[in-house]
Amino acid sequence: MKLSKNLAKLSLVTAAAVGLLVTGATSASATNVYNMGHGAGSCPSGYICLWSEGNFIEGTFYNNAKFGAFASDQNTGDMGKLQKVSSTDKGMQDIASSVVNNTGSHICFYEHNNYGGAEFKVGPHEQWPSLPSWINDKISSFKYC
Ligand SMILES: [Ca+2]
Repeated sequence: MKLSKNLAKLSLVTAAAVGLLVTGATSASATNVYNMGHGAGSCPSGYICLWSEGNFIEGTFYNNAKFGAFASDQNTGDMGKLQKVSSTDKGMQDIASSVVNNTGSHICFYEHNNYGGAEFKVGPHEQWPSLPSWINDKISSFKYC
């Protein structure tokens, strides 16, 4: 009786561990979204969304390398290292012209990688169809702040 109880406990612990692994894998693959389409409404709940054109318009695959739209639910230190399909993708650095913060937190966008240079702070659930000229086409990283 004691053995089966311990076995039951062990399988519960194992199930919890497996659950954690699955959750981790799921959130890792769901962290970045590419090509979510046009419009502020296309930004998933809990995500930070950026478009290469103003008014939440997803531009074309710029110079066959940069994305037209990108969304993430976590800090992103180097938008130039994002990869959608292949290593030739050059992410979405220095082209964002509209953003949506679909999180309940403040989000800071930065001119340089790793949260450096000019900082543009956006409040929870704010939508910016155009960006101030000093940060337009310059965002390279962003984080919760
Ligand atoms: Ca742009």
